[in-house]
Amino acid sequence: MAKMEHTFIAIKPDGIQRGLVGDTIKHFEQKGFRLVAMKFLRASEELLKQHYIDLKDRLFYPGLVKYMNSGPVVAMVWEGPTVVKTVRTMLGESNPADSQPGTTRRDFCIQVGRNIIHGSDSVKSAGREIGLWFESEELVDYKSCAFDWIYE
Ligand code: IDP
Ligand code: MG
Repeated sequence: MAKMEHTFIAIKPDGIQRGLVGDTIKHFEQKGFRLVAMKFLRASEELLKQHYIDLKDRLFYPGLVKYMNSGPVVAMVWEGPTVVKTVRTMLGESNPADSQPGTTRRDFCIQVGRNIIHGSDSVKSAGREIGLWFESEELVDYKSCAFDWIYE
């Protein structure tokens, strides 16, 4: 059995306002990944600044924090083998214009500054981001009834 990983995914305020929560989550459910944790919240500026700390010197950083704080987000943890890399592929490039058809960002949005969804870029960032957004007891341990039909 392949080693399981966790990744952090967030539907950004534009994804919520545009009614794209169901369509984006459906993609991960249909793929066969397991939903481990989920919450709906308006993230504080403090949390968002920490979340995007690696980008603190970029000109767009203040605008990015403001955009992410402009409304609620859906924060989630998903599990699967190589889920971090696979989700990044499913989301497409940071800029929707550079993304392949069939990816979330290509199919549902237009500009990099309104790209509707976040996914961790490495196993290390996933661990850091999950720790920022969730308490360990919020990660739910259960066996999906589809498990034996997804994995051999
Ligand atoms: P990623 O979300 O694909 O990992 P990053 O380069 O880590 O992309 O940037 C984080 C987020 O910052 C992007 O998803 C996007 O919302 C925003 N962003 C990145 N580059 C720009 C830009 O040039 N202008 C405005 N927003 C940007
Ligand atoms: Mg990134």
